Amino acid sequence: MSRSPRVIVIGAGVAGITTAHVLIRRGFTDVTILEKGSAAGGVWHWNRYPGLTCDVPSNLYQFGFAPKPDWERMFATGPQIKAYLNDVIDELGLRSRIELNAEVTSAVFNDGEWTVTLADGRVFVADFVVMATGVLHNPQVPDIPGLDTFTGPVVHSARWDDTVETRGRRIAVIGSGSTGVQLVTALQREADRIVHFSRTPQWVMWAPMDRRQPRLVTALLTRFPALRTGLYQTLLSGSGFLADIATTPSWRRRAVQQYARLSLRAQVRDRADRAALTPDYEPMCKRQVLSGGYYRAIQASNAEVVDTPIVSVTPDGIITDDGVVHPLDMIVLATGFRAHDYMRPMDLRGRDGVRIDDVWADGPRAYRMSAIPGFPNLFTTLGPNSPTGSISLQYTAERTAEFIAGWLDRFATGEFDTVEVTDEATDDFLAAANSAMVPTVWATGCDSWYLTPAGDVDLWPYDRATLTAMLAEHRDDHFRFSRTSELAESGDDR
Ligand code: N01
Repeated sequence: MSRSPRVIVIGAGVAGITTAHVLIRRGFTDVTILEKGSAAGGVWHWNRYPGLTCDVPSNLYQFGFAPKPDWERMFATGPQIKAYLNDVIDELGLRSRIELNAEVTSAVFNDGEWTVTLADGRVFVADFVVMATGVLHNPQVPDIPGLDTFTGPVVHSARWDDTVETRGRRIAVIGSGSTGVQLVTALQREADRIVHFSRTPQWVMWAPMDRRQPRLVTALLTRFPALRTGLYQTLLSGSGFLADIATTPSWRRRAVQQYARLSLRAQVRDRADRAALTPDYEPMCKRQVLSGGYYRAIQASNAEVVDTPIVSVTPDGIITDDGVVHPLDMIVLATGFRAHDYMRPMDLRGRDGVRIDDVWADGPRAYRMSAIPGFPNLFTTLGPNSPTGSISLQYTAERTAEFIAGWLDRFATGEFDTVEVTDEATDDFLAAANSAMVPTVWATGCDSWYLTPAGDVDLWPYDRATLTAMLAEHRDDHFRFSRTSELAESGDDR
């Protein structure tokens, strides 16, 4: 017997595009992607602040199944990546499967199927749901007294307002992660004054972020598709270095950390400035920031870094703890994301009405990034513990989608009606992951968005080979199965 599972994929970013493509490649035809935004692209749709650049080389930050020969730059800008993702959607014929402006407000499992409801009232019913909702989606807006009294524009980096004029303005950028650093570097050039409120300094490694891809490289990659694939595979293998230095203390990690220190020493000559910009934790403990121009920007005559804590906001400025009033026309919040919310806010209810908000009250908890106990026939692509910053996310999403497709194959043949990971297997996976996390650089003593409310590091502590192996196998002893119908006998050919 054979039946065709009805699949809903939630999110049309890197994870959702990969999942849909792989499922279709594996022969599943009833696949619908629901996307809350007005366009596909995920983070590359939502983020469009000035200076937005991907800090992963373009020839690696792409799908293995759709390598692009003609990247304009070695590190692509946000708009270039969004255009690439949309080109891939068209080339793979996924466009007609994507419902835009389709915000899922609830997904409820009942009687062996999922009922997915949108904000506009539309309802979809599916056998399987894949959450491809991303990590860095919900903006974190700081609770600073008086922020709502400020008379100028207040913009979060992830919800940029294109109508806001930045030229000739006195601008505050709050936050010193990758986003704050990119924004300050970009806005400083034309601002009247830029004040970077940096509560905690970050290590900023120098990298040639604005270099163009050499014409010869583009010509060769365009002419010889095998070179394209070869270069991608080489970069993918080479990126194993990143997982190695992050997960294993060694001279290699120390050498990269020295490079971070050198980047600061070589670019900031004033001792007092350098001292103020020197973090008190190890390089790479937080997500490493790369920049080719940040230190130049903050040493310009119209720029200032303020590390004194913010006390309050007035209608026309910011007051810091030392009593100084910083007059401003505009405030940019580069204050990051609620990184552990994943698919929420969403009324997600699994078996016996169990709610995700309850089972994840202390932070996300999933098996091998992909399955959640209590939630049958539901998978996550780039879910909890995904290797943000150490292994290609496109590669990870593709392996996860293949893992999911394997379950769909078995559903299609009538082997089971529902599959659900067990609590025990999830606990075992997380206990092992948490102990593997101990020697990682992320656990060397800093506060970062990697940490869950329970204090666990929400990342992947292993290498790519381990990730591949874990997603290549179906451990039936880690799952429980149910059969609610007699489809196998009746030979339903849905
Ligand atoms: O956010 P963050 P981000 N008062 O969480 C500060 C990816 N990304 O948007 O450290 C004052 O790193 C906070 O201070 P502190 C990348 O993975 C990728 O910059 O908590 N400050 C911190 O400095 C990255 O890691 C690219 O003391 C407040 C900052 O806000 C991730 O996105 C580009 C505050 C938040 O830093 C997130 O980066 C951009 C307050 N009340 C981003 N609250 C690529 O190139 C928070 N802060 C691929």
